[in-house]
Formats: sequence, structure tokens, C-alpha cells
Amino acid sequence: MTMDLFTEQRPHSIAIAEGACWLPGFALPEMHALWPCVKHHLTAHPPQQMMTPMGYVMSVQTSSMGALGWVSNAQGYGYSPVNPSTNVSWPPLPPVILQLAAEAAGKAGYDQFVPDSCLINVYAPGCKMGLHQDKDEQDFTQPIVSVSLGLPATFLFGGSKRSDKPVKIPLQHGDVVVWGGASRRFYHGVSSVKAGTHSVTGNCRINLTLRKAG
Ligand code: MD3
Ligand code: FE
Repeated sequence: MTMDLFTEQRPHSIAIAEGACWLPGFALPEMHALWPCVKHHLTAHPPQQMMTPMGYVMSVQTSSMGALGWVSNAQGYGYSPVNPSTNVSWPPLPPVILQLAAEAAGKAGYDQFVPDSCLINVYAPGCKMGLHQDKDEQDFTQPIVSVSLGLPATFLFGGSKRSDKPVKIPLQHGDVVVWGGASRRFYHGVSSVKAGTHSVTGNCRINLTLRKAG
């Protein structure tokens, strides 16, 4: 009884759907090491707006780390070992990110998570991501771990059908969400990010999406 009360007052993990687990503030203890690493990466590998196969320019700017980076162009979506704008390999995943991903996945019940891809999405004010499913990976039994940095955003989390009404999840700086099981295939998106200033990232939201893509 007492334990339940304690858990409700200080939630460490919140189940938001079958297989999906929200870990508020989970990345905060590692932020002193995580943020310099992300910032350095974005300087060396500037994020760019990708073109969708349908010919639209995505509002979000993206960059990647790891053996495989997520890319999009007129030919389609997928993973590439090189940055298409330089033809150079993406840099390796740094230990602080690998460890954070493995610890978060473990806490959600997915042991031995070893991602080979970290997509870095940079949202300036007004940027959003429409409802979609992540279907470009080889093995859907592998979870996805996301880390939110900077300005808050409303994450839209639907179901297995596009018509399923999405629930809104207010994601903040340092929040981690692990998406596995049935939720791995659910539709999701991000509402337009509101303008603001965050003490760590400045005028943007940054999301790290860790996947075992290959
Ligand atoms: C739920 N990015 O890059 S991360 C994406 O905040 C993407 O930048 C969003 O969706 C962002 O594809 C959301 C959280 C996320 C990532 C993958 C999922 C949630 C997911 C896959 C299945 C279900
Ligand atoms: Fe996605």
C-alpha cells in the first residue's frame, strides 16, 4: 500500500501503451556528459532537412550516429552507412549514449539492447512530425529508445491503425521513452514545437531515436 503511494507520487516509469514505457527525467543524471556529446556531433555533422519520397521537405533537421543513419530521398526512406551529403560514414555511437539506451531499455524489460543507429532530430519552433509508423528496421522485436532534449513537445501516440485517436504525451528535457512490444508498430508523431528558450539547447527541441536498424 505505502509502496503504491510512493510510486504514484514519484513515478520512475509510466506505462503508456502495450510495451511502451515513459521514464520521466531518466537522462538527467547523464546530461552533463550527454549534452556536450550531442552538441559536438551537431557541429561536426550539421543536421539537414531531408526530402520525403513524396517530394516534400521535412521541417525537422536530422543527423545520425552509429553504423547506420536514417536517410530519406526521392527513392524512399531507409538506412545508410554514410551521410548522403558528404558520402562519409556516420561517427560511432559514443559510450554515454549506448549505456543510456541499454539502461533505459533494461528498465522497461528489454535486456541487452545494443542500438546501431541514433537519429538526431532537431526541431526549431514550428517544426513537427506527422503521424507515421517506423517500418525501415529489420527486426521489430527490437525496441526503440527515444531521448528528449530542450524545448518541450507534445508527442502524439496512436495505435496500430492510422485512424486510432492519438493520446498526447507532454515530453520534457531529459525524458526517455522505450517503445517495444505491440507499441513498436504504433502510429506516432510530434505536434508543432512552440517557440521558447531552453537553458541547455537554446531555441530548439532535439530528439535522439536509438534503434537496432540492421
Ligand atoms: C513509437 N521521432 O524519428 S521519437 C522518428 O520526437 C520519430 O523526433 C519522433 O518518430 C521525435 O521516427 C518521436 C519517439 C518514437 C520513435 C519511434 C517510435 C516513438 C515511437 C516507433 C514506434 C512507436
Ligand atoms: Fe517515428
